[in-house]
Parts: sequence; structure tokens; C-alpha cells
Amino acid sequence: MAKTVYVLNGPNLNLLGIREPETYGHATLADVEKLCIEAAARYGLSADCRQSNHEGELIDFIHEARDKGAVGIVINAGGYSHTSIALHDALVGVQIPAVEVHVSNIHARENFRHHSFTARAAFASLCGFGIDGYRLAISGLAAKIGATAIA
Ligand code: CA2
Repeated sequence: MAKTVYVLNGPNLNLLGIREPETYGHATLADVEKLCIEAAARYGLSADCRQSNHEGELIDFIHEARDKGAVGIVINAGGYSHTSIALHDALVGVQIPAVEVHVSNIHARENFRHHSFTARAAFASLCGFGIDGYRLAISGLAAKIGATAIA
């Protein structure tokens, strides 16, 4: 059975492609999830994609990733990235290699977006690549865990 990467999207990311296209582009969350499934398949991995607007549910997904033996986590915790010590602690606690993604360049935006608690729990962070950041995150994660591209 294929090894699984959890792709977790946080609050308001269900609105991708519906509002604020100047910041987040026109692609929808469904487009992101399709891209992740295809990117993971390239490395013989499966992507289990979840979105929640609730901090506790995101923490439950992280714990579930450990319980199910997931080999990696790609996380865009949305606004919780900048506020949530609890999500940071969950990521540290499960000891699964994680990559943080932001669609926008958080460093070119308001000061309150410049710090990320979840980034501190990730081995790498990507921002500003639009939804392509998720594909890059999966490639980087695959390299980190030694999964090679299928010809
Ligand atoms: O750039 C990102 O991916 C963010 O994680 C998106 C979050 C924001 O709070 C972070 O600072 C950066 C916001 C989620 C998306 O919110 C939307 C709101 C309206 C329309 C589309 C998306």
C-alpha cells in the first residue's frame, strides 16, 4: 500500500478561488487537493487532504496522521500559523516531517503575518509560490524521506 502524506489546510482556505483572487489566485481548494494527489503519486505516495476551520480539528488531523503512520505532513494552517502554539505543539509532538506552505508571500504582507509558530515545527517552509507551493512542498518532502520519482 502507498505511503501517505497528510495535506492539511486551515481556516478560510475553503474560500480559495472564490474571493481575494489578487492575493490568493483563482485556483480553488479542490484544485489544490487534485494537484497534491497528482504530485504525491509521482513519488508513489498517496495524499490524504483535509481542511478545517477549527483549530482543535486540525490538531486531531495531526494526531490521526501519527496514528495512521503517515510519512509526512504538508500544512497551511492559514491564520492559525501566526497564533497557534497548540498546532506547533501537535506538529512537534507527532515527530512526522512537516513542510509549511503559504499561498501568498507572508513576508511581503502585514507584520502580523511575518511570524509563524507552525513554521518552527516544520523542517521547511514555502511561501509566495501560489498553489504551486504545495507541489514544491511534496517534492521536498519526498526528497527528505527518500521517496524517488516513478519513471
Ligand atoms: O497565504 C496563505 O496561504 C495564508 O496561509 C492564507 C491565510 C492567511 O491568514 C495567512 O496569513 C496566509 C488566509 C486563508 C485564506 O483566506 C481567504 C480569504 C478569502 C478568500 C480566499 C482565501
